[in-house]
Amino acid sequence: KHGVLTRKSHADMDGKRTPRGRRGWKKFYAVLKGTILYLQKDEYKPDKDLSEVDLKNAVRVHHALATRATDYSKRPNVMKLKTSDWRVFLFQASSEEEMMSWILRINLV
Ligand code: I3P
Repeated sequence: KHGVLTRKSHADMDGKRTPRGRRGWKKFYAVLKGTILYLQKDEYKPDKDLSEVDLKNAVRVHHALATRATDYSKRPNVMKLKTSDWRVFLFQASSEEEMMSWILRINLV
């Protein structure tokens, strides 16, 4: 699955709140491949190698939990992703349908 997702980092690997200055929203082209959610600046191209930044932004979603972000109302179509290494992200999808589709796909990994 792939599509545009806008990310906000809420908690880091130690489970601590992501500090000010790194909590902003950022738009990515997202690709779910196997157990990895790749977040790239540019549209996905199968033949293109991933940049160092792309690799750094990739999120392991094995044993992660995706839910609707019911406690976040500033933006629509936002899901919450809790990873197995205690990171928490908010991801805004382009529509309600897209958000539900990402949640289902991520929780199937
Ligand atoms: C954050 C940025 C986010 C905001 C967040 C700020 O600043 O303005 O948009 O979240 O508020 O800390 P920075 O880019 O300097 O990290 P919202 O859009 O959800 O308000 P927060 O600290 O209350 O999460």
